[in-house]
Amino acid sequence: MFFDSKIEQMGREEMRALQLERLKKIVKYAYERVPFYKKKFDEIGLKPEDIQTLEDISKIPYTTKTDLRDNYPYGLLAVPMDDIVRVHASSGTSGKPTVVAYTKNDLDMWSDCVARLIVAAGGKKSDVVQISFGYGLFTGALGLHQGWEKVGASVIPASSGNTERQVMLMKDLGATALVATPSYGLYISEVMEKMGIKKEDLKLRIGLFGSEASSPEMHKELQDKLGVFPTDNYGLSEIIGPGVSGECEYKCGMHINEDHFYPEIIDRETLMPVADGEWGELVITTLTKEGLPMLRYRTKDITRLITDKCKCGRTTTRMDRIQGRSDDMLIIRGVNVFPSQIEGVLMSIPEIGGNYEIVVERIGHLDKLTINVEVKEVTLLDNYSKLEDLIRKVRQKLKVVLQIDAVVKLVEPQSLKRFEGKAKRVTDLRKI
Ligand code: DLL
Repeated sequence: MFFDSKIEQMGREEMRALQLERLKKIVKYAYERVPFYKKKFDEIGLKPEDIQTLEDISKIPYTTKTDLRDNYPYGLLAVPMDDIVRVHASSGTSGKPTVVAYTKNDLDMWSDCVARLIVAAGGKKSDVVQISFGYGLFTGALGLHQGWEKVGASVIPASSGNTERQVMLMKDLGATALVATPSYGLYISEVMEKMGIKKEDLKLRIGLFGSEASSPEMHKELQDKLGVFPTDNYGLSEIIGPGVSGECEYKCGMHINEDHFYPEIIDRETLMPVADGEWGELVITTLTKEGLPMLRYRTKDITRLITDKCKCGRTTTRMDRIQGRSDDMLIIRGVNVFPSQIEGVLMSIPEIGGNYEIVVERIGHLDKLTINVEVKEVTLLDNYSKLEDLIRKVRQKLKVVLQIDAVVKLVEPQSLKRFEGKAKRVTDLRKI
């Protein structure tokens, strides 16, 4: 099933021609309407007419989150406020949020893009969908909400939090689809267990998880505990929100809505394009956005592009599961460590759960990595020798993957903090 088969199954040549036509248009549009872009182009003597091929995109300077911050709140808008019909913001870890704004056409395009990924994930008009993302400035809730409405499903805007009530609503209102962060999805399943509600008591069949990274192991757990077919979907506020890309039933990368978002992968250090299929930082150019056009926005997300044919019949380029953010990468004793690598190891050990905390400290001149992780069965904590064996196993596996030693502490089930939105797992005390 396709939401827009003409685009989703378009031939590669035709897609590239469409992208080029749109790229030329958006570059001219941004140059003429946003002083920030004009200044950047003028500084290097670049003119919109210099963009004649898709490869010419590499002549355009990158845009970063700092540029959005420096132009807070509305400095990068290409239209007067009068034409803006919606404002969102991403929370940002320090100080002011990043503000993004949409015209009426942007909202239509956004819901189409989200509708495409919903249908690719198996969503249908007959679904009753519970949106358990926090409603508000966050793009996740309203983004998925309007996409599901476009598909014609019945939408329950439950928002996040009050998890027992979430479970009650899901059961009583007959939700067949759940939208949440993967960590909140798992938390919902724990609360269900506490409430004595089994997956068989619910009608859930699919789960659309996004806004933070999730591993295949996590998806398996979501599948086992909630009885859903889980898929991953990706996006970011600066580009549109959710709707940049999403997995289909074959789960072999997220199909990018390439007619609206032109993807590139660059080397994090040299900032040069990588060879086809290599890992690096995702850079996106919005090809059609009116309110806040973004030229070569550096997402900081690490992925790779997949161009071979997908069994689902979509011809669009896919992006692999996000491996981490370049600014999430920890350098511990000189070794690069991505939290997602640690998660992958933890999730592969059946006795421990997906709830963990990573703490990095500096003791003297040496970095210390501690991982607190919950065991699944509390009884394990009473058996000293079994516990020691398990700790040894976790440390060994971590060492193979990370090349460094970690202190592993096994803690009681349900004892670590839970999150209703994106989980925050890393505490780096060295920066304080
Ligand atoms: O999280 C948009 C979104 C909402 C996507 C709901 C999917 C579902 P921001 O709050 O601006 O927007 O955060 C964007 O979240 O740069 C990634 O680092 C991370 N992220 C988003 N989706 C995924 C994913 C929304 N599927 C930032 N896997 C991005 C891994 C993700 N990381």
